[in-house]
Amino acid sequence: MKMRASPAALAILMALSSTVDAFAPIKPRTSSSIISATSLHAESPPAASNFLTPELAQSCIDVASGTPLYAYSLATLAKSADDCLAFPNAYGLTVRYAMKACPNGTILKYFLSRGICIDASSGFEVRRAMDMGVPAEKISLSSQELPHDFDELVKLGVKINACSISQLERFGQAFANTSQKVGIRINPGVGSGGFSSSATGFSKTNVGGPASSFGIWHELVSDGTVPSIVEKYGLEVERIHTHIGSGSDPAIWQSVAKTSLSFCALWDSVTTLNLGGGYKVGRNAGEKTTDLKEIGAPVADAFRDFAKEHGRELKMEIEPGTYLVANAGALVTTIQDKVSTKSSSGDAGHIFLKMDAGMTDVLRPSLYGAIHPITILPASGKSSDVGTSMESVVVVGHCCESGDLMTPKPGEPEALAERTLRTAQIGDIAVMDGSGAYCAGMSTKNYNSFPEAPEVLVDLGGNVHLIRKRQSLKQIYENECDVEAGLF
Ligand SMILES: *Cc1c(COP(=O)(O)O)cnc(C)c1O
Ligand SMILES: *[C@@H]1O[C@H](CO)[C@@H](O)[C@H](O)[C@H]1NC(C)=O
Ligand SMILES: CC(=O)N[C@H]1CO[C@H](CO)[C@@H](O)[C@@H]1O
Repeated sequence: MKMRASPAALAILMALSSTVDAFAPIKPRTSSSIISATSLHAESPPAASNFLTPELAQSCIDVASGTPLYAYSLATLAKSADDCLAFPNAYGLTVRYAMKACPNGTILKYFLSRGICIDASSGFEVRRAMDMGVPAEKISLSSQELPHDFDELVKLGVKINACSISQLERFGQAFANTSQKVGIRINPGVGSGGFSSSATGFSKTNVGGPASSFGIWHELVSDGTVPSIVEKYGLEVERIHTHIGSGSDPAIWQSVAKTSLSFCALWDSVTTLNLGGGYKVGRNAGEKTTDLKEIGAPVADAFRDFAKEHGRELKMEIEPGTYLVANAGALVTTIQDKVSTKSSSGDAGHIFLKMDAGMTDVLRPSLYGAIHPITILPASGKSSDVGTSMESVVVVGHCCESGDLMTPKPGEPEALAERTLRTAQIGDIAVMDGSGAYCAGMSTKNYNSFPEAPEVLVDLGGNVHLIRKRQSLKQIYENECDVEAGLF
C-alpha cells in the first residue's frame, strides 16, 4: 500500500508551521530552571547527599575499593520509572529509556524489567543494549550517523527513525518496494535544551530549531520532499518522532504535541507518535522537576482531539533520559588537596578544593556551566563527625586543565563561582549529586590517564553492589599498537 500525503493534511501542516511561533522559546527562569546565586549559599549545607549518608557513602567506597566512584540509587530509579510509566496517555504508552544518559548494563536491565524499552543514539548503543539482553524489537534508533549495518538491525526488529533526507534515501534504497515500516524524525522548527534561552539561536544544548542539525527540517516534510521519497521507495511511515527538549511547561508540551500530531496526519499508516525526552529535572535546592502528570494531561487531550478529527487512535512514546536517571546517581570523591590564592593585601583569590575526580567523570559543569550540588562528608564516614563550620570555596577537578571546574557560574562554564560548603579538610568525602545522567557515559574519560571510575548500585535495603570495576592502567592503553623498529 502506497502512502501519499493528502493535500488537505499538507494544508493543515503549512498553516501550523506558520503558527509555530506559538511555541514560546523557553526563557531562563531565575526562580526555577536556573539556580540563583543566593541558593548556592544556603545557610546550612546538607549533612547528607540526596541518598548517601556518610555511612552509606563509606560503604560505597569500601565496595569500590576507594574513590572516585559513581553510586546509583535503586530506590530513585524505581520512583522515576513509576512516574514515567504513569505518563498520561489516551491510547497506550511506550516509555523508552534514552540509554545515552547512562548506558551501564545493570541500569538497562533494571528498566527492561520494569517494561521500559530503549532509545538508542548509535548503532553501537543498539548492539550494546542487545548484548545486555534487550530484545531488538524493544529498541528504537534515532541517530546522527546511520550505522553501516542498519539494514541488518532492521531485519532483527530494531525500529529506525530516519533523521535526515540522506538517511531516508539510504533506508529506501535498502528496502525498496517492500513496504518496510519506517519512522521519521522531524525538526519542527523550534526547540530548546537544558540551558538555552533561545529557540532559534545557537546553544550547545538545542535539539530543535534552525540552529539544530537533528531531524528532518519540517519544511522538507511540508513541501512534499519527504512524502515523495517515501512514495518512491514504497515505504510505510509508521512513526513520527520529535525531540526538542521542551522543558516543564504544560502549554509548550501541548503545542509540541499538536504540531507533532499534524505530521501524523500526513500518512494514514502512522500508528505512533514519539515525543522524545527533555523533561527537566531539578538537581539543586529550589529547582523544579517536571510534573509529568501536569504536562501529560493536555498532551493526552491533543491525542484525543486527533482521534476525533482523523479517526485514528495513535499510541504515544516518550523517551526520557535525564528524568529517569539524573538524581539517581552521585559521584563520590575524596578532597585530595586544598590550596589558597588569597593574598594578605586584599580579598582577591580563593580557597580551592581539589577532588580526586573531575571532567574525567562529570563533564557537565565545564561543558555547559551546569550546577551540581556538592556535599562535604567527614573522612570518617560517620554522621556524628559532620562539621558545623562553613567556608566559601571553589571546587575543581584533578586534571591539569584550567577548564576542569566543578563550581562554574550557572550557565557560564568559563567563569568560576565560590560556593558555601561545610568546611572540608584534605581526606574528606565530597559527593556530587545529580550525576546519574550524562556523567559516567559522557566524560573526558582517560584524560591525564586517570582510569574510568567504578560504579556501584545501592539497593532498596541500603546494600551496595559493584556494577562496574575500576579500569586498570593497562586497559587504558591496551589497544595501542607498536610501530616497526627503526621508524624513529
Ligand atoms: C538524548 C535524547 C533523549 C533524552 O533526552 P533527555 O533530555 O535526557 O530526556 C530522547 N530522545 C532522543 C532522540 C535523544 O537524542
Ligand atoms: C518499485 O516499484 C516501482 C513500480 O511500482 C518501480 O517503478 C520501481 O522501479 C521499483 N523500484 C525498485 C528499486 O525495485
Ligand atoms: C558497560 C558497562 O560498564 N556495563 C557493566 C554494568 O554492570 C554490569 C554488572 O552488573 C557489568 O556486567 C557491565 O559490564
